[in-house]
Amino acid sequence: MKRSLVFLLMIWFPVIGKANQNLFPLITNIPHRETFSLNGDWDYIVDRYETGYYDYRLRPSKWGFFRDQKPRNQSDLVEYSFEDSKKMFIPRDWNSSDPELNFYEGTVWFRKSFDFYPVNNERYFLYFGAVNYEALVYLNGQFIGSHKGGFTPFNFEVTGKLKEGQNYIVVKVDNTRHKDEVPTVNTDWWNYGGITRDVLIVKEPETFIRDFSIALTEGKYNEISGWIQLDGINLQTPITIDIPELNKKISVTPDETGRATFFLKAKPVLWSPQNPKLYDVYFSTVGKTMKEKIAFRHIEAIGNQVFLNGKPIFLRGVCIHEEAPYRAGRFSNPAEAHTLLSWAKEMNANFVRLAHYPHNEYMVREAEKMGLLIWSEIPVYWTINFTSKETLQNAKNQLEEMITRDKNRGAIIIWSLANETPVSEERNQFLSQLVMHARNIDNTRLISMAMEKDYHDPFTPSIKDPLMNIVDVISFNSYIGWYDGLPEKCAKMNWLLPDDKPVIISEFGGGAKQGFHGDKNQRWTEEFQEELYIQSVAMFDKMNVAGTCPWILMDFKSPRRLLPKIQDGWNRKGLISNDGIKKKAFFIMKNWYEDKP
Ligand code: GCB
Repeated sequence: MKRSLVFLLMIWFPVIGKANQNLFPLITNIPHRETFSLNGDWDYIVDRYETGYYDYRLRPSKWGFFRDQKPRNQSDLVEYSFEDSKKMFIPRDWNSSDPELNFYEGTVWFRKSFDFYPVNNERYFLYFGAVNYEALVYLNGQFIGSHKGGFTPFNFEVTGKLKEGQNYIVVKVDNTRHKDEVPTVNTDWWNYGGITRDVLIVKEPETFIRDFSIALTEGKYNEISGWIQLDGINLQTPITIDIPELNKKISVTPDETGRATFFLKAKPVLWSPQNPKLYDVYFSTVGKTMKEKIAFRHIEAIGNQVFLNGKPIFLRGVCIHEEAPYRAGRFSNPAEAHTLLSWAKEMNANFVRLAHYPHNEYMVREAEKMGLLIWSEIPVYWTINFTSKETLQNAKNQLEEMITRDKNRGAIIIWSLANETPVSEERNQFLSQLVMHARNIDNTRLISMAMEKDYHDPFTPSIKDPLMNIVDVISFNSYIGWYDGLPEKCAKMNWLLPDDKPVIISEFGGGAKQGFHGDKNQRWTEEFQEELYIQSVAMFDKMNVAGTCPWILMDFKSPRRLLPKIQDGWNRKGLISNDGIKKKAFFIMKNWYEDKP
């Protein structure tokens, strides 16, 4: 009796604001699984007062919009209708989908009706690539679970909850910014809300491979190793791992927890920017085979250099936001990711910093295919509440989801855990815990974070962050010549950099309005930005750094950028305008990188 009451309350009253209810452990390798897409037109209701959630006493209402009610007769009172509401193509941010929602922060309810015919003895999972920021998910009127964090995937098991024929999903999405969330209220990017990545139903047998890891064994070039995690009832079902191109096939039997580890002797061709070789790897259990494409490579930090496959490499980087070329908004398809990455390649980059949050899986996979090394980060940005346990847990969840999704992307070489966070005891504790957490989940990548500089005098900066000791790569953002002096200041700098770890300049640059020309001393002209880049690269030539990442590949929308006629809501530090036109500074970088080994 008691239990069913609790259950009923759960159905009606999910706890808003409580992170991650009822999640199923993240299923990986989604692009190579059997899925049913729920992308397409969804009905939506913009709910400024949360009428669809609370009653007039501000108590969660059991008559919320998740019920998708329709009047039963002509006198019935129902004060909403998904049917008669507007439609939005999903995945997409609502700001760029509906002009009325450009600045909107709050709740939108989405509904999708679809026909489905579940098969007996199969399991089904509802998978979201990302929803910004908080999602409450309901299937056929029943609360399924919730998730917080706008840039990472999550899934719920819905076996037995899908009906024969018509089903409907309702998602309450809220992108309101809060001080204690990750990111916090203050960011230099647009708070695009909505269901911004794919929505899928994943179909799997009763026992299936939920997750796996495969890579070259640490320190070896002739051994591949990893693990596989089964989920289901027959956890000791044998698994075959087959890499036809290497002529290798082995079988393993998991332990009673469904986990199997494996080693195999093989000497694969190594993945590198010059030769982004990917191997087809097949994992099979009874009646089901799953493919994945794998990049085998080694990455290390030795002294002040980064080594790829045993050879030092200069990281010719560029920062990128998850924004679509030629239109304002988040991109949500591989073609748009490809366009951005092609520009990075054209600039002679071999490395991309995917700022300031985990990007769409399409981006990561596309970069790997194209031979671009990747820095991937979580939105622990600026003034996060470092004193809150919930905020730390939230950051850990997002970190875990990022690493779980992408650990088999050999192109990723750096997990970055924070950007420009001010040093304090609480911040140091918070970030140290994140570093430990990242290493526990995946100790095969380099760990970094964009740190702040200290000045001995205006021309003598150094890095004194206490966390220098626990990261593998020291990174910092430098705006000498833009926020700090004029471009000519670059020539006068005496950098005091550590030489026992690689140093990456994770950001530098300045703004220019594409097509605005003038004197090189006139701010916002392409000539000013060009001069800033000329002076910056001359300065880097005198510094011993392992890589550089100009900020940023393309202009991006930001509510902090208010200067009329120049910014108009855009951060103009792009080397390329939001219309896809290259500014003069682009060619300074392109030429400088061309001459870099
Ligand atoms: C930074 C931030 C980046 C900003 C940039 C700027 O240091 O990391 O998010 O957009 O400066 O343009 O000021």
